[in-house]
Amino acid sequence: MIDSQTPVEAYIGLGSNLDNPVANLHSAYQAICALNSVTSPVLSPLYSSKPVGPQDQPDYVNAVLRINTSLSAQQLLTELQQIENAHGRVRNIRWGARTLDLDILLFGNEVINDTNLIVPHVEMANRGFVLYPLADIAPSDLQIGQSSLAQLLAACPADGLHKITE
Ligand code: ROI
Repeated sequence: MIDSQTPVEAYIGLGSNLDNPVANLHSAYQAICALNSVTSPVLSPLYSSKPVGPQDQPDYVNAVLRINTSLSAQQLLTELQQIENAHGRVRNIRWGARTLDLDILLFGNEVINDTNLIVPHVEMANRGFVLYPLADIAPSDLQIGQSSLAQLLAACPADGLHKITE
């Protein structure tokens, strides 16, 4: 039987392009670290990135956070959505500007296909603003679906991505 208390290593994508994105990412990081059942947080450098999707919106700031957690993936999702809401996230415009986006990218080796949560995150394999910060804090042999992080990075240009913090 799987012990639900055994911590899982999870990776979370952070993004913002409204209302002081750097401050939003730092405050989201603090809020996640303050959750019960979250330990060993490691935040990647922050990156500035050109918007994927509609271009008539500001550049994004993106980062990836690794945590250990004894929460379930659904419990973690609920906590992340509360943090998004506390940062004024309004869920209306698809692919539009946002004050804070928190996505579960990976949750241990779990493959999740729930109506409200798909893990590994569907788009992460194609997104430089996820893969490059991930590579700063994860081993290059990390498996993402059928591929390793190194394989995905090799196929993903770093266009429009700039590290803004160490
Ligand atoms: N583009 C970038 N660069 N960063 C994001 O976090 C981001 N998030 C999104 C869409 C609108 C797809 N574009 C993005 O949701």
